[in-house]
Amino acid sequence: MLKEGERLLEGLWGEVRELSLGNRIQRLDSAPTPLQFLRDFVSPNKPCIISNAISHWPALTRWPSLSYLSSTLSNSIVSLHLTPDGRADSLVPLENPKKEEICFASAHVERVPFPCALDLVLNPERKNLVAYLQQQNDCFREEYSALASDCDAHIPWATEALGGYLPEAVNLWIGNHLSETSFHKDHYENLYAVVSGEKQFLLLPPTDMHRMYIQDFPAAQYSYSSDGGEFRLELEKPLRYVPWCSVNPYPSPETKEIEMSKFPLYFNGPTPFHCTVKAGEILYLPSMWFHHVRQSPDDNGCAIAINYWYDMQFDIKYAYFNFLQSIHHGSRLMNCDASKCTLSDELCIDASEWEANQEDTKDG
Ligand SMILES: O=C(O)CCC(=O)C(=O)O
Repeated sequence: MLKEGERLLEGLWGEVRELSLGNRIQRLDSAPTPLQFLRDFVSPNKPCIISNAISHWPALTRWPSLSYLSSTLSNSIVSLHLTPDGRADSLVPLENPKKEEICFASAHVERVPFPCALDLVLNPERKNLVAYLQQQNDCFREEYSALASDCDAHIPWATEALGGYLPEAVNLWIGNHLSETSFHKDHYENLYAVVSGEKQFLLLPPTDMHRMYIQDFPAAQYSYSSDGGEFRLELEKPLRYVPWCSVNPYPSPETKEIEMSKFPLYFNGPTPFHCTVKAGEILYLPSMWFHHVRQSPDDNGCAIAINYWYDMQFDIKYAYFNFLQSIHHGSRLMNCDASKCTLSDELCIDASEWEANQEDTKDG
């Protein structure tokens, strides 16, 4: 029989889908008006995919030509993320002599001339590494300014709907089929435009947060030595902990059974929203939604996307989300034996732990 806490949460997941989200992501054939966007999507914190809103961007025809990108960015130094397997900002076992520990691993980041970086993205086998051109620090405006006239500096109807402020950050993502972004959430309203190739998103609303089994993991850093062509993964010193989603939605056939028994709320709960965003489409990814991203490259071997992060409103929805999170932190959910994990009956709130976690929460 289900524990009372689980039963209540399942009720919440179902109700949100019945009342608001339905069972698939809504599609719009053209750009919404600011009012429509605010009323139908931002206010209800509901994703949508919009076609024909960026057809006027020169980027759509220019960027798939890699020679155009290499010549326009021939003098640009860009941030390149390197990992052994395409999984950066993700959970990885850290071997140490005493015990095997799971850590939160960040990529080795190098600043390199764009043409070299692109070569590494396109030819992962050459150096036995996976390269992803990305940096979530406004990299498009900082590092790719030579491409600025190929797309809009902001998404006008979104800017108006979101209070008239320009995006806080605009980021460019150029990757191959091996790069994958693990489940996480951001405290931004995200307008994610695909320019070339396709991106596959798994999405879960903030109300499903207990299904992500968020835990604190020690932060570790890959370092890559081009001489030996090898990666080392080392814990950060001083030790730092990062709260992160434990669930890998695509476990290998060998680990599937064990993953499913460790994370039953994810694997036995409602299927995540799955959507493919194609070249020329924009995904509106509302703030605080959990997302996992994979990509299929175009004929040239890479997928290119640009996203606009707008500040979110820290309003009543944020307060509800924090309340849910506090239940998570106060319950014994994460402290129990993962193989028999059920929500505690009590779902008690531990105020001191809640406060201690607020800083981490803000950092996303
Ligand atoms: O495209 C990706 O790999 C990740 C995108 C993402 O996480 C974001 O836009 O917040």
